[in-house]
Amino acid sequence: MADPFESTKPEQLSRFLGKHFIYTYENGWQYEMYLKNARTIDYRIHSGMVGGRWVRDQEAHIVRLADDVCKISWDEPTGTTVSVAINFAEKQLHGVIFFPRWIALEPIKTVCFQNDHLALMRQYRDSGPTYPKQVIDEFAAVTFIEDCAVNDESVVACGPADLPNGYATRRS
Ligand code: FER
Repeated sequence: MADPFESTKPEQLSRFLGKHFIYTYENGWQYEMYLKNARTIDYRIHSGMVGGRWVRDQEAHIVRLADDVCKISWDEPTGTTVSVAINFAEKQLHGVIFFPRWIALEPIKTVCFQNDHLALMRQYRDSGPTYPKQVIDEFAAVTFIEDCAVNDESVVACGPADLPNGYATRRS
C-alpha cells in the first residue's frame, strides 16, 4: 500500500516550517495559518463564509515547489478539502476550497473551535448532502508573515474574536 505521506520530505521544508501568515482572498475572505510542523497546521478564519472558525492540529500534506513556494493540502473532518499554494517571495497565495453542499447551505454549523467538536463535524460530514461541491478558487495577498518556532502552541491559541484589536491588519 502506498504511504499516505509519500510526498512529504521534511528535509525540504525547513525554510517553511514555523511560518505564520495572514492573507486575504480577492473575495475578501481573511485567513491565518501556522505551519506547525511538517505534517500539521493550525489556522483561524477572520472573515468570510465560515469566519470565526478555528482549528488546531489539522493533519496536512506540505510540499516544497521552489525555494519560496510551498503547497499545503488537507481534508477536514467536515469533508471540506483545501489546497493552498503560497509564494513567500511575492507574498502571493492561491487557494482552492471544495465545500460539501451541507456547508454551503449552513456554513454556521462549522463556525466553532473545531477541536472541541470533531465527532459532531464527522457526523455532519457523513450525513451530507455532499454534492454538488462548492468550489472556491481564489488568489490572496499575504499581508503578514513571521517566523515562529515549530510546535509552538501559543501561535494559534484562541479564537479570532478573542484577539487584540488590529491583530489581523498588522503588516510585515
Ligand atoms: C484556507 C482556505 C480555506 C484555509 C482554510 C480553509 C487555513 C477552510 C477551512 C474550512 O472551512 O474548513 O486558506 O486556510
